[in-house]
Amino acid sequence: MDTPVEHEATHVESTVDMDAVMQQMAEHKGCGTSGGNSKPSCGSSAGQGDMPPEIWEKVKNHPCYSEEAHHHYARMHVAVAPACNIQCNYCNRKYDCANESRPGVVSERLTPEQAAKKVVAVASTIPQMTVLGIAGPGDPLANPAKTFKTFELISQTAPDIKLCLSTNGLTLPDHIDEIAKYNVDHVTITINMVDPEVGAQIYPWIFYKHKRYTGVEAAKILSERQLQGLEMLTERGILCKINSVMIPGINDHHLVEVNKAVKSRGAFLHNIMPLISAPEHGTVFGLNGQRGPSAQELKALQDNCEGEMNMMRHCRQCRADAVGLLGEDRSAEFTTDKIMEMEVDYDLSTRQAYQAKVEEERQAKVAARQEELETLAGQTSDIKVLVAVATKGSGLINEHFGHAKEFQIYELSTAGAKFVGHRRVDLYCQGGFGDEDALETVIRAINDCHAVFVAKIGGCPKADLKAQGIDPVDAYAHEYIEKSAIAWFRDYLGKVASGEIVHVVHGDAEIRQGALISVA
Ligand code: CLF
Ligand code: SF4
Repeated sequence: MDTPVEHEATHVESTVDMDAVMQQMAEHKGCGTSGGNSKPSCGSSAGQGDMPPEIWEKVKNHPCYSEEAHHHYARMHVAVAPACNIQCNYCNRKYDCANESRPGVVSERLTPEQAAKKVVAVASTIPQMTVLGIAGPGDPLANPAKTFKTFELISQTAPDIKLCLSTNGLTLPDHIDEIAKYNVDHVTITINMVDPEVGAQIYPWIFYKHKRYTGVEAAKILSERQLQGLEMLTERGILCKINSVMIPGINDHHLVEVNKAVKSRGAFLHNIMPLISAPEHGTVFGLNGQRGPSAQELKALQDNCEGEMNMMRHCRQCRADAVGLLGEDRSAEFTTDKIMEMEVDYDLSTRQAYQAKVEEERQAKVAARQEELETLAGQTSDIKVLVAVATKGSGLINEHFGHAKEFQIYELSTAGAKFVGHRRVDLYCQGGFGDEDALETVIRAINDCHAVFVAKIGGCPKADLKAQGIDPVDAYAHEYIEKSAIAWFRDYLGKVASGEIVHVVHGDAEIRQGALISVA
């Protein structure tokens, strides 16, 4: 779906005030920030000059395939695929497919016709929505008729929207022609192992060609089908992302081997996600006490694989009916009842005009980052620090500390500012009052950071953060994240050099396990 747009808009009469739309966007909740520096990393933070033009066309406004794009462009999912053909030990079928979704989330299921109407409704309301994904609530390719009917309808009514698919891969080799036919040029395969002995600890069974297989035999078939499907897709030039769930003690070391196997078969991007495991999810792993990784364990594995290929670090493990920027969830605005009542026009010209403004904003941000980065030229230091950022999107420090539901994490070094992850937290500010329990969870979530950048912060949390060695920084309110972080880091290095402060290494941080289930 990255082909040039050449169709007519259904209704070209635009009633949208562009400045009002931009303002509306600025007020939307969501993630912000921009890509890393020159090194390929987070969901391809590489820019236009770092990749062939045909690949750039495919990723430039895909919020999952480009870390840089995810601050500006939105995706939506439609939950049209309820059935699944395998069992994963981290999944409870009452909830969405845990290969892409945060465990414990339930999505509203749709028919292909309802899904097509919803896409037009969302595209008309959120002009930066550029990608439609099908990611559950089961496996899209275990429901091929519904999945491909949905793609067919959407490619007719909204042909500028990129189509995206996520699958466990078991039946993938059987559907390559249909995937190509509907121009689905972004496919995610969840690959947790290439060794069936490891796989047997993750998958109790699969259902393949009318027969149930278990144990090592099941894992062997699944692995062969996944790798075969990956090879077939990349041969056709279809971009493939690999999701892997990091399960400490089971596949954590093995994922380096998985990384090599998928890279050698042409995968574009590898997304290593933490296992989210809690007893209330009712999964095998949740009930048997299997833990997820800590923030440092996850980052170390992602760093280890980064030399091999592009790593995605901005995945939010979305629900199967997610709508909006990654990190925000506007699905409640588009329930079936609401969309069936909506009168919508698919106004392509408004969408294009809006996206042109987004591109201008994006370029300004990149230029500001580059200018600030030049001030670090010639500096040499081995110091690397992490900082947390409260943002609503657009690459700006524009969120109040107490209103942040997540913090974005940047690693600062003399090479610049690199996005390395995000941390979900409880809201600290509850109706105007600070919640001390919530503050503790925030501190545990960003305990590995030296500073937290916010648009505003109250006196009490400021003092508590300082006591924990986390510098609360509000001096860069409403400025670009990376430019500000680089400026702060330059000052930090100066203070260390002058002896004003001593650089200390911070400890580990926690990845929330049970938080925010059922509502994203
Ligand atoms: Fe959806 Fe997945 Fe396509 Fe993105 S999500 S089908 S590639 S449009 Fe993205 Fe969400 Fe992570 Fe998926 S943040 S869970 S990686
Ligand atoms: Fe659950 Fe998805 Fe695994 Fe199927 S593929 S069992 S829906 S996590």
